[in-house]
Amino acid sequence: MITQEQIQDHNYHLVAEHEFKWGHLAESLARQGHHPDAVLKKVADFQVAIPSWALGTGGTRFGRFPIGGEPRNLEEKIEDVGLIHALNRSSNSISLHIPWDIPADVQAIQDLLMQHGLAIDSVNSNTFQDQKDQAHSYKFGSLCHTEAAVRKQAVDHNIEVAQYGQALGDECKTLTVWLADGSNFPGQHHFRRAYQRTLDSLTAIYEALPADWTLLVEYKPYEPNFYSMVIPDWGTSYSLCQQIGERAQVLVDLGHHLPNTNIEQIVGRLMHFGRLGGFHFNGSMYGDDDLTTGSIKPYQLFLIFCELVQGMDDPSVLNPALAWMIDASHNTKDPIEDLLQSVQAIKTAYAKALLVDTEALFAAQERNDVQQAQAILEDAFQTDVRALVAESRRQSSGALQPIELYRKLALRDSRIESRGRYAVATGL
Ligand SMILES: [Mn+2]
Repeated sequence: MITQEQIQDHNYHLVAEHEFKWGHLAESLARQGHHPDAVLKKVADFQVAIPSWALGTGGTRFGRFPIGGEPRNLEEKIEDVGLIHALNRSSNSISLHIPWDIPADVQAIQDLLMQHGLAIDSVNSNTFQDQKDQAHSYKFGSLCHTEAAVRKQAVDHNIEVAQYGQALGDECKTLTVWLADGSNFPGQHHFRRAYQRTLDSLTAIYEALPADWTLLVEYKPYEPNFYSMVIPDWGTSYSLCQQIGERAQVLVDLGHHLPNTNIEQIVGRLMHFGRLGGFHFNGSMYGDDDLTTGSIKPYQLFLIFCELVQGMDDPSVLNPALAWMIDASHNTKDPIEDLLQSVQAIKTAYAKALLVDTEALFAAQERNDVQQAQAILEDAFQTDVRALVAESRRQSSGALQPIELYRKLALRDSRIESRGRYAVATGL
């Protein structure tokens, strides 16, 4: 693990240069009428959950190239998220995937979470694979399946997943459902019946959840099915949630859109309806590529955050608090470095969105001053906020340069030594 002394020692050597940059930025922001300390606090408070499946190198369709020292069990996954959180103070929760993360000893897991200052924030079900000893196959769908026995098995699995979440702590009140259900060929599915069966199954799950739990319904346009998905888009998710109940909410995953989709508009729409429940961050070039958040389209990420910030700041928007999570599984970079890089990109986009002069923007919109409206957004986007994000980490006892410190302490090497070169994390 990493100690507070190691972090402080690392910061000590960088602090003079950092203070120079932060001082300059804070002064410049204050001159523009911003409140640097208020922005700093919001950025520091912003926490993004890490999914348990992001800590190992993900597979491609053709092969897998493990980096070595990957977490072999839930305890080691918690240890890795604990390290990430100690370095950047921005990821105080983990999202679990059942059955990959079934806890053998609940009390031991709770103790370990406490020791690292972490909580389980949500649980994810899995009906996109068949498990050993499973009675019925999901080859032709789960919640939408034509046979009642298969649907019941999938419903029961989701209810069981929520029970694992309840056992692991009071912070966990979210069940996320992503369905692989769909068809590969024209004629395979009766679209209306598949939708209705899915709605009935989701309703059965929702009714079995504790009264203070949220059901997040995620959508995806294609893959693993390539002709149709039962829940391909936000409109389908939204219609399902509307019928299921108040605590059913749409989950937006950045990678689950066709190229050039205006995701920021979808975010605005769902917040307007009070139905945006959660957010999965990643980056995408073509579709669900699991690339690092912000690595391909940082301006789009910023525009999405502008919608989120505007929605969260507007008292007339009755959207519940959102569940933030990184959803990616990389196969080329060290997963820990990649997650640190992702969080940095998320906080950078958030900080820039907080710098938008929204009053001036809304005024420009009202008088149809298109040039000004665009310029106001670009002004905030082009501000270099790296010193602000670093200062938010420093004030929270994190590292000024998390990846640099991770590398300097050779923490991947020590993981390879203790867990083995061929240790492979559960996941895809
Ligand atoms: Mn997702």
